[in-house]
Amino acid sequence: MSLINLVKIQLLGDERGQLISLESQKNVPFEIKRTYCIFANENNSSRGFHAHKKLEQLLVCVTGSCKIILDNGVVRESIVLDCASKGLLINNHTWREMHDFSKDCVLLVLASEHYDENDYIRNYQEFLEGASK
Ligand code: T46
Repeated sequence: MSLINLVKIQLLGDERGQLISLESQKNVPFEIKRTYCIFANENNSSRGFHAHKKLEQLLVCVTGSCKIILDNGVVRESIVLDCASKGLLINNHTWREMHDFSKDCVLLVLASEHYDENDYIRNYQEFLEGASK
């Protein structure tokens, strides 16, 4: 089973520009409790390198591009997010890394939970031990 779970987002653009709409239980399969944006990654630093115990998220690259690596301890897959019509769902207990940020990348993230540092698994070995149980 692939870890790459994409949601098709309708582009509601016209001559005035683009628009996307994201709604809980419609094109986002969870209740949205938090949104955040990653942008201005001028020196293309890699990010992520963690999994979550409970959190589910939808990632949308609104502008520019970046590469997301997903890993469940058995399978490791990657996808380039490069258009606002492509939403990437990431389940809990999935290791994620973010690489190859274009300078203009704006990555919008919708999250199913409020921010909680205790929900993070930041050690890959610990993640693998959890994944094999
Ligand atoms: C994820 C990937 C895709 C907050 O205070 N509130 C927040 O909602 C978030 C997301 C972060 N922070 C603080 C925690 C750190 O001090 O912002 C700082 C940077 O966060 P972090 O190093 O976790 O950022 P990334 O880009 O490595 O990971 C983020 C999310 O944290 C994570 O849940 O799945 O994006």
